[in-house]
Amino acid sequence: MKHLQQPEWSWRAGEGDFVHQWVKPLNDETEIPDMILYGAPISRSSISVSGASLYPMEFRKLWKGFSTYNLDEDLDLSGYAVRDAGDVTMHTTNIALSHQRIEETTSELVRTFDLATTCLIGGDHSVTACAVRGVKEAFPSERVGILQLDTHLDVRDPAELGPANGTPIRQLIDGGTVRGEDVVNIGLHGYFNAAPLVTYAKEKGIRMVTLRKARELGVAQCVVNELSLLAKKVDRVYVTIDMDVLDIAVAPGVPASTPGGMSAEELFKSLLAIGQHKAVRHIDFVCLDPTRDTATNATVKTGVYAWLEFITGRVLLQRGK
Ligand SMILES: [Mn+2]
Repeated sequence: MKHLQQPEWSWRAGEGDFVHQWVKPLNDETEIPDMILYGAPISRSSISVSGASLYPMEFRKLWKGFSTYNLDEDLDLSGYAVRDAGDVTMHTTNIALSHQRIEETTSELVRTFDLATTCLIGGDHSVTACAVRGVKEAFPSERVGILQLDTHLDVRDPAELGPANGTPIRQLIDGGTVRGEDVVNIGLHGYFNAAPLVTYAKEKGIRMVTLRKARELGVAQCVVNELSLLAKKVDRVYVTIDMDVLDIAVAPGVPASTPGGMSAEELFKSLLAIGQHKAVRHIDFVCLDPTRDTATNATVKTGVYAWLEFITGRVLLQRGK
């Protein structure tokens, strides 16, 4: 595919029990993997300074510390075929061109690997608008829903900010790609969304579930319920995980994380449930800036763990549990 390049950095891995040995590069477009992984290393489109463009590389570096065996579920993930398609080639300065490439690449990948789950590693949250447009291009007759775990609505006005990380959901709704009523946001809390944005969300019918409300039921159970409702209306669900949904104490490497956010365990259990839902076909993880992380890479490790929980869910779904 013309806008994909090998990751800038990869492990020299033989066979073994660890994630870097299990995930193989995508070499053969005729094979049918379970998951296609690809990176979109861009953060020039972030409203605030962000090094999230480095996340795809750091994510791949840190996965070496994880085994493919999930002790909690007594489940080895190694039979699930993950293929790393590399990173979308970003233009050095031209954000619009980079976004266009993310959209085109996503469209090609989801069309070519229709049976696979696609997983995009950002990048800032602007990549989600590109990826969802790409999915819609590939399947124009399908109705696409979005499950968003985020502290923010991301419905600021593109007329003001352009295709930035504060605007992806509004780009998709105003652009007619996704209906407002087909967007569910879980994780909103506190003082981080101005009132006019909530007004916009209500007008468009975005389903807003505050973290406090979700906790009454348990966040993972709330995710299950919301996914069931969404799946009744749409043909496929695109899940977007803004890592800023995590509490700032858990995710110091996410510039926009806040006090009062999700615990790591709430996110993990949510992803385990998301992975088990059949309507979910695509996922992304965005806005983690490894340059702000702790010396022990706490946030990137949490990001890899979260991704593995989603894959555990996928394996459980395949086994029909
Ligand atoms: Mn966001």
